[in-house]
Amino acid sequence: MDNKITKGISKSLSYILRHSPETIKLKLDENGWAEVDELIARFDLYDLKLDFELLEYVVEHNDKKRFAFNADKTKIRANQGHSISIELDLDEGEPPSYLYHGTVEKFLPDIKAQGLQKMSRQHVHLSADKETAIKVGGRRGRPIILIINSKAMNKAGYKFYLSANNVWLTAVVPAEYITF
Ligand code: HQG
Repeated sequence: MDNKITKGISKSLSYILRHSPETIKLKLDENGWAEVDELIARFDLYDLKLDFELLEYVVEHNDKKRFAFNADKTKIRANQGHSISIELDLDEGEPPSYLYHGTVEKFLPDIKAQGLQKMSRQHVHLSADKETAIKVGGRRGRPIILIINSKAMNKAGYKFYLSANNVWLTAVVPAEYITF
């Protein structure tokens, strides 16, 4: 399968399913699910015709497992990263002692003052491994890795959720739980 095509579809799907379903007049339910038939019928990327097999290939081979089908593959959603208000309805999880967040230097003064905020998304995104955080921070420049004392946060009552693609999600990380 042509990598450029599958990457293009993945980018477009991320935009539609996380941020802007209305671009293709798609409706998501309150948990972020779209009807697969509707998505296929309305998906429009250059001259590309999306069919179920191609969609299934993208979902299964996506590098970060960004999308998931429901059990009978009639519905699809993004596993995390939304800016639109949907309820992922994930079970609360017990995080490892420490989690990581990759960012860049210019955000540090604000993060020190306000903690990690979800900004335009629905959650703060954290990872269990440093390598992922390095990649996430590296999207914006030289990555700076913050260590989050997630166990202490959880003990203090902050809730954590593990997305289907292993991203740890939480509402906010106060600065006192961050090692800079
Ligand atoms: C920063 C990608 C100022 C934060 C990635 C980050 C991830 C603050 C940026 C996923 C702040 C938000 C999410 C504060 C946080 N003041 N800046 N108080 N609190 N920030 O993109 O974590 O490839 O919304 O450090 O790989 O970078 O799209 O979050 O730099 O998994 O699947 O504000 O998106 O995944 O940026 O990335 P984002 P993120 P995909």
